[in-house]
Amino acid sequence: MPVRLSAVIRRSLAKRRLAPRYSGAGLLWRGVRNSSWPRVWREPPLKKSYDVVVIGGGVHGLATAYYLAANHGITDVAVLDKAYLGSGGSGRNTAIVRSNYLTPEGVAFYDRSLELYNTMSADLNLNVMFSERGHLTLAHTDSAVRTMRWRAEVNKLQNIDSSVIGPAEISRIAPSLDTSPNTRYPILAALYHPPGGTIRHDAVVWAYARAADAHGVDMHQKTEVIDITCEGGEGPDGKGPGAKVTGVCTSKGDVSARVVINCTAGWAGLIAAMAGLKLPITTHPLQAAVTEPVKVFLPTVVVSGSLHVYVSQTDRGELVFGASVDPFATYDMGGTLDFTEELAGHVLELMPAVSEMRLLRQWAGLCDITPDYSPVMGFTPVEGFLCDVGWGTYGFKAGPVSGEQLAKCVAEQATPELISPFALSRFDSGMLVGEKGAAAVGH
Ligand code: PYC
Repeated sequence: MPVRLSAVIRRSLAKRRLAPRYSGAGLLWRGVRNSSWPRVWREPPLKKSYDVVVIGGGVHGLATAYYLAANHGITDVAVLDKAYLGSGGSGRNTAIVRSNYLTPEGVAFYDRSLELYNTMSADLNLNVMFSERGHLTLAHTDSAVRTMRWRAEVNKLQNIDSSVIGPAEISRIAPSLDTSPNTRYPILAALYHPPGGTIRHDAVVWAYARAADAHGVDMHQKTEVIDITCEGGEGPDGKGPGAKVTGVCTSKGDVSARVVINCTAGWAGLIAAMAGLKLPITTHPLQAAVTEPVKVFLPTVVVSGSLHVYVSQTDRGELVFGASVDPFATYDMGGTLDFTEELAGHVLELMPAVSEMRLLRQWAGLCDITPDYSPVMGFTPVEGFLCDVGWGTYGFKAGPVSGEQLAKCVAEQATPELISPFALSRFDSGMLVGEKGAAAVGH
């Protein structure tokens, strides 16, 4: 006899002696009727003026708004997103976090992010499911081993738990990897970084959104920025270097603002161009895919730069895969068969035992890549217009620290030390921060 789902849930919850207001039937009923379900954040009308406008409702934009309000008492803030919160890179990444970068500047920066991720569930009172499961970057060639040793030395000097290990230790940590010497690309060594792991990306978005809302930040979804207004600049409409920002024009009306922050990915260059600035960015899609769930067997994050693949297993048992960015610049986020074929081939070189698993879904996000693979952060030649862009494939990991530091930058009107290496002006001075060597896979 068919059993109603609501009855199954009610019985199982009753068994666990949950209070009646959380009964399965009640939950289902509220969900289906959508009645009196408390909203997690408000949907206020768009005001004519804000102190600060943040463009982009992903982890970076929401974290910036949250820290402006929570750390500095700047609460007259609007976050604008042309779609829904977390609809860009924040909802399209593979949720990996780590701080084993190559440059001292990168290590210090991403380590602060990992610190914030570590305490986020408690700080924002929402379980973001941080899983500190460790991170293995495999080396299949002598030159890759050299880069891993280099990274390990830079990491250790900054007290980051990171070391080079050999095939026997790799096999102990991740027994499903083929560490035999007979493969096409034998695994020679790996950079092992125990503090790395994964975190639930949607939960991070919701946690920041809810906390920002509680501090009075207004979030406006489906509100597209179509222009940025400036005065006093050298370019047309008073834009460009030397200008001062005065606000934004949106699909829902014009808004004046003292400060406008570009926290977008994919559209960073287009938004900057609205203020008359040209950013050194090209935009490439990055594809990812997920399998059906199976019993958990992969206890750590595994990355292979030479095989252009990284993989982790979710708590539900799915394998989440990513690869290198697509080798062409486009805003198209459609999946390609080339990606799926290459991914399958490379994964099977690493883990032949997963050959019977089925891929369920694939998707893509957009990566804004700079010439040195480091971001562009902080003040720009347009007064009041700040950037937090150019993350390549590192954006999700950097969300918390970027928000924290950008908020400090706005509040104190000075560039914090942690982000000073990432100023746009480095492309004039030549002080680049070459971070390509820390990429999970090829850019
Ligand atoms: O750099 O760790 C990384 C990464 C993972 C997915 C995209 N980038």
